[in-house]
Amino acid sequence: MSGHAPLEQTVTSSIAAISAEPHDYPFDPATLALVIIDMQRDFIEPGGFGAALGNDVSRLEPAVQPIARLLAAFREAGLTIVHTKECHRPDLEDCHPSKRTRAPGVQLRIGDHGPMGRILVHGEPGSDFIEPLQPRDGEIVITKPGKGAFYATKLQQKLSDRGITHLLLTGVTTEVCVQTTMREANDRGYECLLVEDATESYFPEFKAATLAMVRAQGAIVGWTANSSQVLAGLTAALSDRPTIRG
Ligand code: TIU
Repeated sequence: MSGHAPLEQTVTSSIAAISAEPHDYPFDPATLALVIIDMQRDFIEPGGFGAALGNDVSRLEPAVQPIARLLAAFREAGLTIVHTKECHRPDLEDCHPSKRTRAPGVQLRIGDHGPMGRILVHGEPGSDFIEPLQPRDGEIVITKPGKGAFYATKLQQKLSDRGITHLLLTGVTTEVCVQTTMREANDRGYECLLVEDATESYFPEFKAATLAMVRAQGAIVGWTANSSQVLAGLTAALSDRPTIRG
């Protein structure tokens, strides 16, 4: 049929690739966003929501430095950055009763008063981002009541406004909010890569299973790569700019 461009010319204008599993991840920095999921005190520090559920919160710490390096690189290159935070209105109108009451025997429920203020409530100290990963002006901040970052938020509109088609997923926890967001994004047509060392879980086996399942079947949900591979791909794509240190 004349007049139609070949499909590959219409779906991507990628100029570089990240070495990834199960195969290289092609991307254009102009349409790429770094998405940092829920790096909040309530999940990462003692006394918050994660600890109240009985988890060893120290297990999430290894993701902080890889995320910080990616964040610095995206800032240096002037690329799109998204920070999400899971939290609720003080009146809990946006918290389904099922979410608040499901786990019996937890020490503190959503909305209860804990050492970092009310658990997972917007504006409380525990709901804030950890100090090394605080957003800066101009970066997208999404407050979300669910596990997925697209549910009941303006994330898709904000990405669309900026022409973003490709997402690098990082943050916590791998199999809960990160995987839910990645699946939501995949179903919306985004090309997603989960950064292996920039995400953590309270359960190492759940992290490993998530990485394996998203990239299985020819990247059925998306790609995985470590942060060094991402930074190498980004440096190559921005080769006319200063080198990004990983
Ligand atoms: N409990 C758990 O693993 N995670 C969450 O409740 N929220 C996020 O993953 N952010």
